[in-house]
Amino acid sequence: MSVSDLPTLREMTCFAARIRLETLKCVGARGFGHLGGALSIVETLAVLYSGVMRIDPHNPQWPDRDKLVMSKGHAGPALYATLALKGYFPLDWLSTLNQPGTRLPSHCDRKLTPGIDMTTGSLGQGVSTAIGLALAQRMDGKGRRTYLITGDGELNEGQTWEGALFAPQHKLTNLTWLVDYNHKQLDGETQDILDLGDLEAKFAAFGWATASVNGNDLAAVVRALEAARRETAKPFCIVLNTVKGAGVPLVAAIDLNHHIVFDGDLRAKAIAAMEQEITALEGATA
Ligand SMILES: Cc1ncc(C[n+]2csc(CCOP(=O)(O)OP(=O)(O)O)c2C)c(N)n1
Repeated sequence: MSVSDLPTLREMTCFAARIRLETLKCVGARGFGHLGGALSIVETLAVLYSGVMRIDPHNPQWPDRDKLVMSKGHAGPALYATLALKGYFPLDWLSTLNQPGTRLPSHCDRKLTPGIDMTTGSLGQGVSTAIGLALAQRMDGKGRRTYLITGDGELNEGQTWEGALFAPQHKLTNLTWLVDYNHKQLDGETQDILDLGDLEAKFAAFGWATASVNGNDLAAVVRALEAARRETAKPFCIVLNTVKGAGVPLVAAIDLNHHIVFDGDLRAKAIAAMEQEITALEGATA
């Protein structure tokens, strides 16, 4: 993968805005949900699904695909929006989020949703399963890769640091760990609950190749993922400095925006603003 293989930044900006809009509609259909941490990871999903990951939306179980573990499984709605926009399943499934009988549960479930590679929700466990997937891919010898997304609060789980030790020792160069460092977790700031200190330095000390970027800047995310692809000696950790609720000012302005009621005026205004943004963006690209 190189920049020349990807769509233009302008196209990815439109894709990211569409992911945000569909995420808002998805959570809005339920009236409440994990909106802040879904929105912070949108640029990363937009870049991964614009050509970084080798996938086939028409064949979600393709054995030779790259895999994504959304270990912060509560961010499912952003991933569902991405998958629907890529054609894994119809867009109208998004309005069934977390309803009885849905294929889109609140947290990711690989047995229910086309395109979901790993069941997640119990924070920390996705690190171990992603490592297992990356090891299996290496044994297959087909050059496939695993991408792992965790939160920063999630790194308060001890299991994550066992994984951080394991991957470099076993030279899992096909594993890329993206930490959504939005500085907030369920009920407060990570620095007040269990401070992570200099996160990039910690991963480097554990033996990872690292980058620390603005995770809500598409171009920066592209560059970091390219660096990860070029790395041949170590697994790669990208610290994504993000904003919880990014791209939707009405949601970002809510201090504790981990799981919010999203209906009435707030829902209407946030969706209308995103629709306007998309109209402006797509008008500018026409
Ligand atoms: C093992 C475990 N403990 C607690 C929870 C409840 N929980 C869900 S999300 C969350 C906070 C996660 O914060 P972070 O990883 O920073 O996610 P983000 O802010 O990116 O949404 C918690 C404590 C859980 N899902 N799993």
